[in-house]
Amino acid sequence: MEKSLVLIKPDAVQRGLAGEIISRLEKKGLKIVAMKMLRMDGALAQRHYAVHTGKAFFNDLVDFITSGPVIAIVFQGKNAVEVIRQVMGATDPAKASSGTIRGDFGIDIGHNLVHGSDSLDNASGEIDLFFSAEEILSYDRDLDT
Ligand code: IDP
Ligand code: MG
Repeated sequence: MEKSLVLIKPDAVQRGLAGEIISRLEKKGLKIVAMKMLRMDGALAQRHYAVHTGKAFFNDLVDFITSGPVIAIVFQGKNAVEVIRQVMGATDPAKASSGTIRGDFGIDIGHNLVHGSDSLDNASGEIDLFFSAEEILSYDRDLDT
């Protein structure tokens, strides 16, 4: 079953939207298998967003993601990577559809509330940045059996 990394970004934590975001992903049917709250440092932020190194928004992005605590979560489920991207909505909240997290709660691309891995390969690398193997739990749900 696929796993993907979600970050509840500093703006969402500060606005009290963490529960709403987790709830939407849980209710969709995804299973939480790891979760922690942390303040990312610059080195972790640069590794997590390495693909964007050199882009015009890179420094602002690192400043933002390190500006306050985030909640890192590993969700597991069928097609988890793609399903999470659908529940999150488009990168720019101003263009994201209503009914998505970004579409319902955001307006600014620099404060778009949530991160979700964009491919299975990247999910695996991103999960390894935030969690050790022992921190990822394996358990069954009645609804899966
Ligand atoms: P994603 O978060 O939907 O995967 P990416 O293209 O991977 O979007 O960009 C990573 C993050 O960088 C975005 O979530 C957003 O916070 C920020 N970002 C992307 N494009 C811009 C931009 O044009 N201006 C400001 N910030 C941006
Ligand atoms: Mg991305």
